[in-house]
Amino acid sequence: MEQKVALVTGITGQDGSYLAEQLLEKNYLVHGIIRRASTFNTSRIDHLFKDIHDPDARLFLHYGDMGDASSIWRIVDHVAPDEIYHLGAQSHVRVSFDIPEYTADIVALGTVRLLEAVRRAKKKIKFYQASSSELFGSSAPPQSEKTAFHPRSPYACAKAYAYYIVQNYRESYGMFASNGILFNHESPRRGETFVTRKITRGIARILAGKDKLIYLGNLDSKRDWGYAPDYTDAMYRILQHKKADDFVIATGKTHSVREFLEECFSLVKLDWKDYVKIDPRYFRPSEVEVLQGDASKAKKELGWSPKMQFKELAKLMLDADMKKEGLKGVL
Ligand code: NAP
Ligand code: G4F
Repeated sequence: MEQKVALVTGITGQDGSYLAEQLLEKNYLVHGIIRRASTFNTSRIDHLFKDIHDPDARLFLHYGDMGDASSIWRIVDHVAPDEIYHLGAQSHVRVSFDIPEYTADIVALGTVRLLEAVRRAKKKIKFYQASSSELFGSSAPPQSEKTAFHPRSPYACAKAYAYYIVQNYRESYGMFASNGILFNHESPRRGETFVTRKITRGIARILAGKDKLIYLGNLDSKRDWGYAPDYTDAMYRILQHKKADDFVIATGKTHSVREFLEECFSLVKLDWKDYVKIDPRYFRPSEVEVLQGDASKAKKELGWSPKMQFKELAKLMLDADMKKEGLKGVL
């Protein structure tokens, strides 16, 4: 069988690392775009990397940036992928209020830069867009493909542009371009400043004697939290579907930040109220109160359903962070 070639933007992120792993397992050649940084930023994919001179090497990295059209065009030309998974983004909602213009440039315009490179490519390339449940914002749950968008942050507004431009290129140019509208998904590789990881890492550091408290913002908001590798599997399925389309990917269950705290602290037999302080710095000018997805379309058409649920996920993340601190884990 012919070996497929995938290009992954955001390969150094949580999702990019799991997706690269899964594609390599399926015998793909995987190319990723990485940013130049003054420190190493490939820790999530180092375990996948072979020296490029090794004849068995199947993972290749290229310097580029979603803000730089010429690098994107050059990489798409050079790699000539069968599939592009576009995950690269300034992905932090709270930070998007501090850097709204940069967020729009990378998240919204970055997507159209990449789509333009695909449009002018000689071969047909399938395109996956990392859309987000943040698009739903204040729309009432459960949210499905039919729910109206009401974005509540510069990040969500930029993702709304990206969502619609993907649909527009599909309709205008007949491109195989699909949106995965993914609800929150977490893992031991989740960035340390997202709330679940902040909590599991914070507990591990408290137990290791490095920190005394965890400072958080709004504990009342509710999220539909799933496990990242289940969600990267959904991305792959979306591009293997018979036609380009848009899919909600979610567990269908929702829990508050407070519940996540309670779950994690109870695993180490501590009362979270003794270790958590509220810092208004972490409040958002406008909040998304409740996300709870309805992924029945993905179940029916892609045969996708989540394998891991809330309690197991909390335990897995806490266990990994405790072991990183040299402690005995909870698994
Ligand atoms: P992440 O861990 O924050 O990773 C983001 C990736 O984008 C990193 O590889 C980052 O590179 C890269 N990136 C950032 N700015 C870039 C730029 N200017 N040019 C090129 N690459 C850039 O995010 P994630 O959780 O894996 O999420 C992947 C995608 O899914 C993102 O688009 C996110 O918005 C979207 N999404 C995530 C969730 C979720 O719950 N995780 C849900 C829905 C949608 P560095 O490593 O150099 O920073
Ligand atoms: O973990 P969060 O920062 O994730 P958020 O804002 O839901 O965004 C994530 O999921 C989206 C999908 O719905 C992605 F598109 C996006 O890229 C990202 O991956 O915050 C979750 C909730 C929020 O309501 C926030 O206000 O936790 C609340 N929270 C409370 N204290 C906090 C904190 N969030 C963070 N990051 N840090 C806190 O101290």
